Amino acid sequence: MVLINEGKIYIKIIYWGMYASGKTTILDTLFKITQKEKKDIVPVGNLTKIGRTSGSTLYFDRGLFQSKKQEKVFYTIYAVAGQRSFSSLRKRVFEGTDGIIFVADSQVDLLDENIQYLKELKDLAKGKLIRNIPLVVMLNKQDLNDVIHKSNFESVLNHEKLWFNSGSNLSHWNPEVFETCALYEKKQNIYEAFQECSRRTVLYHLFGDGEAPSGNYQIDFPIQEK
Ligand SMILES: Nc1nc2c(ncn2[C@@H]2O[C@H](COP(=O)(O)OP(=O)(O)OP(=O)(O)O)[C@@H](O)[C@H]2O)c(=O)[nH]1
Ligand SMILES: [Mg+2]
Repeated sequence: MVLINEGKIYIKIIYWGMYASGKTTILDTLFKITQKEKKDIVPVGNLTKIGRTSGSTLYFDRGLFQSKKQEKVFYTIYAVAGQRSFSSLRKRVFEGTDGIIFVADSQVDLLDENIQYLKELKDLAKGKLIRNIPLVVMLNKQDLNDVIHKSNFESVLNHEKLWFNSGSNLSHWNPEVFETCALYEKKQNIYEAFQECSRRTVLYHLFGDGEAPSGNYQIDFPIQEK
């Protein structure tokens, strides 16, 4: 739910996926990229990370980012706690989300586990994924051996009915699947995946009134008042 407060627009985006798929690392790397390189968003303050000493997230991580071109637009970005036992916490963090970035651990033998987390997300979203909440996928840890690729996960999305054929208006909004590496020194598609999700959330808000707009809007910025 896009929040408008004192003329500022707050958009909530969540990194979602199984334990150790790299969500916290992605948020860290996104923070560093946007701090050090010229990008369309800048971090506001530091990241809030609630985790175990092992690094595993205990509640959630959160960061606030601001659009540089449209200074009244802010992104509140969360990374959920992926441990199986934290599903009720994930449910709380899910509330009011405007966009989801699903983070899979690309290692071949973890595919079934990743799918369980996709199903959990689908159950929570109650049919709103893609229709009301844009979905983007990151296949993370592509630097490792024996990993799945974009086409493998597109088949999963199809099987899970998160993929529309070209006859449907919604096919414009089929999840874009990014092959990624979250490690800062090897970073791959970290900013791009965020940018695509944020672009879609803005378009759903501006042109679809909270639903997937009909037609393929290629325009990006500037964001204008409705
Ligand atoms: N090789 C490799 N390792 C990664 C990558 N992304 C994350 N890792 C490592 O995977 C481990 C888990 O990463 P986290 O970012 O803590 O994973 P998480 O998804 O936040 O895990 P939870 O908080 O338990 O849900 C850490 O040791 C990371 O350094 C990647 O792209 N490649
Ligand atoms: Mg984490």
